[in-house]
Amino acid sequence: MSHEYEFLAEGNVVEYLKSREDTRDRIDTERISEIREIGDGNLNLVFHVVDEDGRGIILKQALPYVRMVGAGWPMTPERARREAESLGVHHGLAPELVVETIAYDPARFILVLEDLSDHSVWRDALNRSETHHDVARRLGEYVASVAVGTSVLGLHRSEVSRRISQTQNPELCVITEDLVFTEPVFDIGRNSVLPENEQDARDLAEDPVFAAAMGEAKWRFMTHAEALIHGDLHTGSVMVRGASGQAADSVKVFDSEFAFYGPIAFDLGALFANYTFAAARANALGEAERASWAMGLVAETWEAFAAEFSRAAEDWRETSLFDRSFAERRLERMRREALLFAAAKLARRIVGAAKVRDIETLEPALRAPAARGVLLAARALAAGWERSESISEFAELVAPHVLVGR
Ligand code: SR1
Ligand code: MG
Repeated sequence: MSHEYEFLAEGNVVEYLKSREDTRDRIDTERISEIREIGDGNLNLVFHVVDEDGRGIILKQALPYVRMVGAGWPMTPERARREAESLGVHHGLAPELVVETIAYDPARFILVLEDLSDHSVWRDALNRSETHHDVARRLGEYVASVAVGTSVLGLHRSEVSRRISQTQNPELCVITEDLVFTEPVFDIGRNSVLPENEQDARDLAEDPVFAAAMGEAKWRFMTHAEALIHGDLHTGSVMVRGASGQAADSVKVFDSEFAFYGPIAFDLGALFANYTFAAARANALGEAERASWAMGLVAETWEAFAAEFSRAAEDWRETSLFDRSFAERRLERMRREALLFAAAKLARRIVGAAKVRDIETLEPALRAPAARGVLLAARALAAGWERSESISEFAELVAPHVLVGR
């Protein structure tokens, strides 16, 4: 399918906004003072537009290819619609925790989003050694709200069937299936590591326990249509506002173009892996206390998720078979699966095509041991996820590799 539409550029953004009625009360298009392309993700164009009164708006446009590679990797721009729709559903369930979508333009695959420029991307804040408290707890609540509010636990089964058919996202799911699960084991030429980590990457790929775990993870990802998950819930998909060292006064999830009906634990595992990158970075920089704090975020998210899930179980749609003990069994299963998915997410960001700045911006002398520790942590989780009995085992499996002396 060919896609011909005009791409946004600094020179046509104002004209574009003038053509839209639905943004008139958000920004004065006659008095625009600043237009900046701020996209730093792997896929899309993102513009921040501000008027002379300081009112801003975000325009995010999906290109018909993967931005980090270019036209050689075509990718459906329909992902923008999927993002608009999933953000809308998630915002409806957790309005304070999800960015507001003001409008969606299906002709040019553009989302008009609330301006969050008084926030920071959480990954950037973590990389500046900042510590915003309470974010992990709120993300646990967000994942629980979505888990219950989009699944048969909160919706009639016919409505879930309808939504599953309308939220198919095969092209983006294939990216995850390839980059997250398959390629850390079977490199198709997209992987890369520092020379000092080449043996570590080989050890990972040749570890039969890790490979078997990735098979389990991929199967679950492809077949367990539990809830409309975010699908790419890393610390770069979360904005935070407030002073470092204090509770964030605002937390906003965004960037849900990978959303689809998948396993709830995938979002939890993504968060756990990204907390681990923050811990590995802090450790590499000699910030032991902050590394422990970052590792502690795993339990914080999990406990908030479990508490909210259990609270919802009191009166969700069916409480006969889906009773209290069912909720407990689900929680146990999801906790283990979160460790499994975290193993995949840890490994892919070290050896795979799309990396994370937490590790990549460390100087090589620090990066190589940090990357090695993360890969060993991934293998430890892959070996231990199925037998784990409590959330504290995440840190027990990971810390010996990640929170180590240099
Ligand atoms: C080709 S897209 C690479 C990665 O960027 C996104 O953030 C997803 O994690 C995806 O796997
Ligand atoms: Mg993204």
